[in-house]
Amino acid sequence: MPQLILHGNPRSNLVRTCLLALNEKEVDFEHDPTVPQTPEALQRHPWGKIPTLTHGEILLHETLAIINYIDDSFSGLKLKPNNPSKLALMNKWLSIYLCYMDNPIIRVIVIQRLLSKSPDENLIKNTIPDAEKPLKLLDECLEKSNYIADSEVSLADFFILPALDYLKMTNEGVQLLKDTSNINSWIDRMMARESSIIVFKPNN
Ligand SMILES: N[C@@H](CCC(=O)N[C@@H](CS)C(=O)NCC(=O)O)C(=O)O
Repeated sequence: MPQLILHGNPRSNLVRTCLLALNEKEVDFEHDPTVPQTPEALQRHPWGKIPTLTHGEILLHETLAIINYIDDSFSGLKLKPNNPSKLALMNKWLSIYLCYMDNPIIRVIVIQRLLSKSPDENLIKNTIPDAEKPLKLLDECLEKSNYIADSEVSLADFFILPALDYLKMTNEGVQLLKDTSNINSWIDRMMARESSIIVFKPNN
């Protein structure tokens, strides 16, 4: 089999999602820490973003496509439930993350607070309700099972964990997660996994 290469700086939450999936599946892969918008990134991604994946002739961009490819192409732990209703629940949460969580949580709160030299306080303040709503729903979901879609981990857990790990590093995140006890126990459970210990190591 050709060597699989994951391209993307490991500080990206979405690169971390792919790294979690690769480590959970125990795939033998190479990691190329390309940063976005470089000539190399633009060669592999029409918008110059990360992550991207190459595997022989295959070139993929979009995290959802990448993690599904990883799960479907390699043996090992299945990262999608077999049961149709649990699979639908996983897909629902993947869609919720992409449509309603990534923007307020990562693109606004985390990037403004942790990366911007002059954070846009109004934008952050106005975005809090948009972050609050999906977190409340996620907390309710995690009251029913140990992981988002099932009693076992799935792609939804790996998609959402890196974003919430960054959110927790902001004051707004501390406030938003102060009463979400089910989310907080889930984060602890997820962080105890071998894949998280590798992916969230301090020098990344
Ligand atoms: N829809 C893409 C989004 C990728 C994305 O936004 N990646 C971020 C890093 S987490 C990025 O490359 N940002 C830099 C940029 O947009 O120039 C996916 O699901 O993979």
